[in-house]
Amino acid sequence: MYPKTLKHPAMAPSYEKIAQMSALPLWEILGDVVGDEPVPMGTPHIWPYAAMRDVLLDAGQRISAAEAERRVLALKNPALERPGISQTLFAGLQLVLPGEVAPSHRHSAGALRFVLESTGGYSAVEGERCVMRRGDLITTPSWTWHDHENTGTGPLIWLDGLDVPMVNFFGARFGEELGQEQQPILRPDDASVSRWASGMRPHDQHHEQPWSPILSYPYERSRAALFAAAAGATPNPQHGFKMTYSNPMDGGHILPTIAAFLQHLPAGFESAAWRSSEATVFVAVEGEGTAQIGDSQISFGESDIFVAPNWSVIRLQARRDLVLFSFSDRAAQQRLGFWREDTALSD
Ligand code: GTQ
Repeated sequence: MYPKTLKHPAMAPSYEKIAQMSALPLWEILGDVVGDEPVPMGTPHIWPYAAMRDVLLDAGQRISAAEAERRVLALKNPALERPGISQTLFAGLQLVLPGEVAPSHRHSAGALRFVLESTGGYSAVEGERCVMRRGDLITTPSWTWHDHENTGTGPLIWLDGLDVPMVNFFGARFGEELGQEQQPILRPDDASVSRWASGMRPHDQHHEQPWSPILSYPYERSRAALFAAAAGATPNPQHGFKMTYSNPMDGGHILPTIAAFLQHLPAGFESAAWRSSEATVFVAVEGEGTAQIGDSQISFGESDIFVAPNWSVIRLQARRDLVLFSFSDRAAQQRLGFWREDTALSD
């Protein structure tokens, strides 16, 4: 806790007594409490999809979705102790095999799912089925019932993103099982899309929760919006063409804790450097490229997942036309009032 070289050695004789009282002299450690700028937590890292998929499918032969409750390979940041991909975010790859159901439960942690492989299936959230196709983004807000089913003939695999480390930081981890495999379905499939995602909202329905009433953002729509916005426009130097998945009630983020983005970098595009106080998880939906994150050089292709810790300098390059999905803790940081970015980095 104390620095190796004391800043105020003349005070040293009283430090043992202070420690015995379970107190700390702030004048020795002020920089650890209120520093000049963030220190990145965890390390940049990539999880190549092909290798992760092999291990996941092997697990699929050995443990059922019901036995596992959730058959997930958690992506653990190599430089962090706890099972998170960053200090603030949990990420995992989940597999449901044909005919299987991941049984219904709910928890205080909020989640999103980004579908990587599907021949048919859905995630049921709070009484409605959200159909899962590659590239679809589905949310599971805090304390909503959810179960997942594969109705296709091949593996159903998606990337989970949860705010678990934030919930645990606050000591607010609650959860319960429904006690039956699947929750009752109350509305048509993808009802939240038809009701809330067309620039209109139901006249007689209120939505006061701090998350988007849209539970599914189908890739077909998101991709079309992204490319329509990109057509004839000038790319942002840091981000290329980038869209934020938004809450139609207030234009804010999809979840109170987690923000999500879809961006397009045309082949050959090289971004300027930027950093922000948020940690971001990226997955390539289409194309391939490289990312320089801090001192790490990362090459990625379709479905590979990589993480940029908070305040690490990021540069992206598209080797082929790229579509990148990403999610971050920006939503929480903005709500709490301390999110910052820095685009004025030289070279
Ligand atoms: O699908 O409900 O990756 O509860 C971790 C915890 C997924 C889920 C995860 C979970 C889930």
